[in-house]
Amino acid sequence: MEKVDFLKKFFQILDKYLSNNSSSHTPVINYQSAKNLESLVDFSFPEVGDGLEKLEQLVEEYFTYSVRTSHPQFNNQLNGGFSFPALIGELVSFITNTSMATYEIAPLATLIEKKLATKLGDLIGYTNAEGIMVTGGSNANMMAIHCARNQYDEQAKEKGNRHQYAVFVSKQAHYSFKKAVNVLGIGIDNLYVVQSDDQGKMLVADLEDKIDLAKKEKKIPLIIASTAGTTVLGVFDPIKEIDRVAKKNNIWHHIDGAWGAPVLFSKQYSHLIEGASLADSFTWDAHKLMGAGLITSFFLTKKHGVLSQANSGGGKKYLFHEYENADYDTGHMSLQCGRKVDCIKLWFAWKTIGSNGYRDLVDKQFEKAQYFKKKIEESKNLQLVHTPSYLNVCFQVIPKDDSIDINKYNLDLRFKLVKEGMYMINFSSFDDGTIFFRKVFANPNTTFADIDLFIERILDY
Ligand code: ABU
Repeated sequence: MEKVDFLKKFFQILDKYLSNNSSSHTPVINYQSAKNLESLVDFSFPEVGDGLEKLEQLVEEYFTYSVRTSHPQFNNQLNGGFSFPALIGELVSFITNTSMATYEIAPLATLIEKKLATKLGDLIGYTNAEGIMVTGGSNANMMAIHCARNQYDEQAKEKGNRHQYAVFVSKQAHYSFKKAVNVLGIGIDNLYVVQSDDQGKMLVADLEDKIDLAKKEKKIPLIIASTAGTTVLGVFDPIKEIDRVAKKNNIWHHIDGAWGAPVLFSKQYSHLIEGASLADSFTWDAHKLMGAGLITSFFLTKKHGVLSQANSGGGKKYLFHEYENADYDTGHMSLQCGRKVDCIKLWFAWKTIGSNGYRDLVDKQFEKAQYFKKKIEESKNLQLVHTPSYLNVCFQVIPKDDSIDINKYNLDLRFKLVKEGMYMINFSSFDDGTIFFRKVFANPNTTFADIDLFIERILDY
């Protein structure tokens, strides 16, 4: 088969796949246990390839057994659906297949990434931010600790950890901080977990106590990471108060805004991250609410030069040459050598939808979350386990038979729904054993009618 014929065929398959998302008969997931799926797919590696004819079948097969994250009933993850121009960006990125290491091999991409970092920084309130795209929000959070350490000890790169550092995060913070302190040699025992209040916000008084404790334990308080939009409850930490504590103690302040950052587009909701510009650095995942496609994560900072100081080293003889555009190279600011051109996805998406488009998207998703919240409050068979302030709505279904354990009921119901395949939403739990659904309004394809359908289904059990 000629490539061009295959491409025509491929676009038909793609069109069918995407159109089927809006049919009420299309499952969001064709659930198979891993064992079963192993028996349904041919995992052998052919000695002689099957040619493009086989590729069509492989594409169909992949679509069949993949979760339809653009399906309106997919509210499982902090991403859902995708931006069409970003898809085109992904194709363009792949076809041009270059690396972001130097300006020379990625000229326009280098400028686009820098402009995006500056623009995202503007929204945070930074003047002329510096930033780099990274392999995800987890990596951006690690980069924050890495940069904070470099600022504290400029010789950390050469000498390693010469102090016992302490890192402060709230109990509700993302687990990536645990990974980061492990990788950076700081150690998980030196991650101070600050208590949160009954809404899930970091308790500033406890933060101060934990800093005092770390100092008593002869540790160097290195960084406080607040969260703007926690993964489970969607809570925003009190940024200004936390920043006051950070400044008082001369500690780097990072905001993990991987999920919540896009509220900065909205006139109505940007107050949720009031004081963002005070912090030293920020994590922003454009692949979450903004739908720019995995992975479009940024680490942003107002501390110019720190990325290069912390990450540069090596490659001068063969890659990072002295030449007229050397100042534009980004390889020395990154932990990667080969780095995919992910910025083009967000660039195409932003140019197409505009900042107002993002504002409308954020406001619309808030409306949906609030609609769902109201429906829960009105139902005698549903109950909120937390008052939502963002796009995460955490709730339980109350079993009709009150002799049934409510937590077990909700857990079983969640897996029944996934196995049935028509709805996919995640669940979580509190320390006291409360198990609840977490419905996340990241997916722009979910309509008010889809919300009603979902409620009908969960009440029908
Ligand atoms: N940082 C990935 C978050 C995944 C989720 O909570 O859906």
